[in-house]
Amino acid sequence: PQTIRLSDYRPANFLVERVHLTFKLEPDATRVTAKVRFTRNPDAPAGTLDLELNGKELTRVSARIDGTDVPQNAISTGDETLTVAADHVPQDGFDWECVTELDPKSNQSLEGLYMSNGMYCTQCEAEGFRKITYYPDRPDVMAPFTVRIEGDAPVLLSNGNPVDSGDGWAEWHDPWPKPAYLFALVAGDLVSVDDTFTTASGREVALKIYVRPGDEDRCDYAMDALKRSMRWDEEVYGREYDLDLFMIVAVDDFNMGAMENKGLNIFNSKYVLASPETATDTDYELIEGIIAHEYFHNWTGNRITCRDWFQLCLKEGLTVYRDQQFSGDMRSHAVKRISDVVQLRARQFREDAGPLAHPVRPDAYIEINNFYTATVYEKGAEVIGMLHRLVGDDGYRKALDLYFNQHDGQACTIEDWIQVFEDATGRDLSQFALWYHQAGTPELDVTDSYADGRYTLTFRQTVPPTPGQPDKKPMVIPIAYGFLGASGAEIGEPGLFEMTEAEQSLTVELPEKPVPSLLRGFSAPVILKRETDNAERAFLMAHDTDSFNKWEAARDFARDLIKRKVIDNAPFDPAYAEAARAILTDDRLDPAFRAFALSLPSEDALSMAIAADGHAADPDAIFRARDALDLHLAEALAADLERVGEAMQIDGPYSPDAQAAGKRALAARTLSLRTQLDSSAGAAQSAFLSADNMTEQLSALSILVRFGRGGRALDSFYEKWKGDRLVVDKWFSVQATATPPEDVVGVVQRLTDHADFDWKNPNRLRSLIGAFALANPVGFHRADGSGYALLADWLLKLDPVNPQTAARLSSAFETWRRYDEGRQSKILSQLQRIADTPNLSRDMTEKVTRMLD
Ligand code: B3K
Ligand code: ZN
Repeated sequence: PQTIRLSDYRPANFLVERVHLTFKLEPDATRVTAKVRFTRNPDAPAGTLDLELNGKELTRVSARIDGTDVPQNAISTGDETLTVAADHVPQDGFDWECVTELDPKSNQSLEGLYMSNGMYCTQCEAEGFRKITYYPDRPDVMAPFTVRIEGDAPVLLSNGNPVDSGDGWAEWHDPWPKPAYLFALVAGDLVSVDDTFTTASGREVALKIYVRPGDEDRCDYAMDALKRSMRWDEEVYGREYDLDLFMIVAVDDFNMGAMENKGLNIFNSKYVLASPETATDTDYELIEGIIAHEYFHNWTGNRITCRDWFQLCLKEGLTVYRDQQFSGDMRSHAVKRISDVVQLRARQFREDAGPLAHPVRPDAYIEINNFYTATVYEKGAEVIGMLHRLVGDDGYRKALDLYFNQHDGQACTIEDWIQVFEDATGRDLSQFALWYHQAGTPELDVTDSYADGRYTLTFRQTVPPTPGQPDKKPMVIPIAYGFLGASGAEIGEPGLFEMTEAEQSLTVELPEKPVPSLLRGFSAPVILKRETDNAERAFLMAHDTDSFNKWEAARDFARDLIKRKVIDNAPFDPAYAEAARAILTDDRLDPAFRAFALSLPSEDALSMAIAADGHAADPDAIFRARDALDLHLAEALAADLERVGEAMQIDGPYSPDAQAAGKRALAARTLSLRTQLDSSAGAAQSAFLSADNMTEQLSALSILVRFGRGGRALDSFYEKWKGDRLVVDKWFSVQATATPPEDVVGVVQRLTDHADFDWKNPNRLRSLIGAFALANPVGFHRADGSGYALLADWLLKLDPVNPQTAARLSSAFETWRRYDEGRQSKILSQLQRIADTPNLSRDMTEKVTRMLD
């Protein structure tokens, strides 16, 4: 396969003035007529130029220019291209008319036009539009679309505003120029839940959420989240919605979370449908965040889009940053920051430390779908968070206003983005821009000294080598700090140190040697390294006024204990449980925060930390040591767990709000600890039986499965929920993630034979195979290699059907370097087996090649 490079970018020869599409829908022979008005691109080179279109897996029925058939010998086709030779192309502009035929029913890649439960839907980002018609399928070609749909379905939808409709047809017009990746069409037997929103300037917008009949009563939360998102974007970014109608459609078969098609967002039904009985607190939180994310794309992504796919972080990093701000405003900033950093480390630090590491703005790819990564999304958001911190609230708002004013309607680059910050604030951001170009997580070593009333912190940064980038330059690292005196009170002034050199010191006058609190709020996505001890960690757990660092101290302490247990079999320092007790029982602290502070680092995070210290990570030893710390905590906190758990019980009906969810999270943590001491798992059994909402039911079920007592509960859960796809996913997941290590490979294997294991449905596949490979390290990394073989079998089975989802799942292998030689060679031989398979997709080829490199 061919490598696409940023340095090869050149403008399109022709631009599109307008597009008219007609769809005659048939499950196995849909006809698409595309009428496209092309004009010469003023930015294209001089001379007579070819017309270059993209197309993939299409049957071409006809192609005309200005009403005459294009002669066969003027057309040449490549893998995904169709070129009309320059001498057949009127250079000043022309009408292109082309008829293609497609087979949506057999399209199982869930890209382009496909069918899900008898309904038609599309997914065009990044390059799916070329599976619908020949077109310049690149984001820098933007055009207004008019769409006519003819089909035997009660609901026929496309982007923009409805123009007209009749029996079996409908016409839509989207006045806002957009790239083809934002095109969408939906047709099927759907019902809508309706509401309205009045914009700041007083326009009424109709809101519609389309679902399958029977799901109408599970849309309230999504609708409410949508209205709050619309209001928030007006209030915080000054951005109003720009059409008369905003639609969301829930689809069961979907490769990712959701898609921001203009005016017609298409969602994985998992991120729309919720009721207290079927959705957990986490589901509600994700629905809120993803509804907001897709809505926010209307400005950051749609009105201002990307020039090319290397600029993906321009829309994704910014939109993630915006949805994180929104969720913080809706819930708790402190807790949101902790949970975002937990995710960042789990997904992005992991990626940055392995063979798939790439810059936030990559400069080469083979398959762009492989770059919808934690680095582009989450690290992309962190980079914006740092910019915000460096230029302050006013500078940030000025820069964003400038961005919207200057670039509305354009397809932009990261250079444009950085430029608006430079213009708005007068700062030179050339060094800062390295965050977009250098891969790898910087390490920050800190030493300190105190003499004569002066306290000096010395920071040393190194950015590790990553594939293709052996040498790195120093980055700009904003380090938020504060100091605590021996009494536990803040001393001196907290501040922000802007590090720019490889090594740099900060000196402040302080009356005593402080305990420093560094990188407050996780002010930069770096790995902080500082010689410290348990006494200091316990002190910060008790006294830090920065809630992130208070949590971080607890996390650090637990990580250190587990690492020492794994490496030297060291006994646990009782100071940890004492400090944990203080947090558990401190009623002034938010229960959600307490739940986070009392949770242990994940097995995966521990194996990464142990490998970073130069030891081979032993997944079994990590699992046992982590479990032992849980038991130790349970014994030490026994007197308080039940009482705190009781105090977290809520009277009255379930509400998904953050306060209530925090209480449930803390109650679940106390229940899991208590079960360590209760061989009959009685409390978990009764919690399972008495639960009246999915959050409590599922957390109890997970505890039961984890302690080998899941049997009856799993059966009754299945009996109760077997008619509900989204809940059955949870039934698969809980077994894949919580089944004890010695049994889990067999259990997962058996579940793949279950009648409900519809592996072509991405949610279902991820709920079993994905959950096993990515959320059950001790099971996946069984020393006999059976977990690896199981994953590889499924990747090979899925790849020809749905390469996008298969390639994504293959990242479970990206950590292979962390383990002992036996595991390494077993992973490598599975990767090699995949690589050697004939007709592997481009997606999978790129992933396994990079992992084997
Ligand atoms: N922009 C889409 C992701 C498309 C993924 C294509 N493989 C969803 C989002 O980030 O909002
Ligand atoms: Zn996005």
